[in-house]
Amino acid sequence: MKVLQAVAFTLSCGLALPQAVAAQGQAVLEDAWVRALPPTQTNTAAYMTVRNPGSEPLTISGGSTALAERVELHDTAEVDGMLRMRQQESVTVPAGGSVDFAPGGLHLMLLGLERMPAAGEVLELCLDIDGESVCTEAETRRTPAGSGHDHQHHQ
Ligand SMILES: [Cu+2]
Repeated sequence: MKVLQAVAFTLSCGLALPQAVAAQGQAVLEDAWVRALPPTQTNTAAYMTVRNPGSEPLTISGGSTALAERVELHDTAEVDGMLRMRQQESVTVPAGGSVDFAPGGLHLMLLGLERMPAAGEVLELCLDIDGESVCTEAETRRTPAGSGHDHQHHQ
């Protein structure tokens, strides 16, 4: 993640300049990955952590990646024992905080894929944050790195 640290460093340098204190461009996108699904699928999901080191909240209003027709912000909620995805108009990242797009919760939905990316393939994934496009590299994986899909929902 050296590249992302370099980006964060550049951004904080920018903030030190007079009159460069814009709310835009402060977001740091970390640990982005795309879920690899069977090639017959035309949609998949992507995940990442969006950090906001700035002093103003940031608003994510959408996203894009070359392979997908469109990218939507989705949340997952349990309704009557069923997990359902709901599109979100926007997601706010609080000042000094972060938002996790992760399996079982908020995620980026990649819709209308030209083709399913292969495991290991790296996509450029961009988010629209306060009117600016902020991009990161997202590796395609079959499962999250270092963790299985073993949520503990039982009481
Ligand atoms: Cu979804």
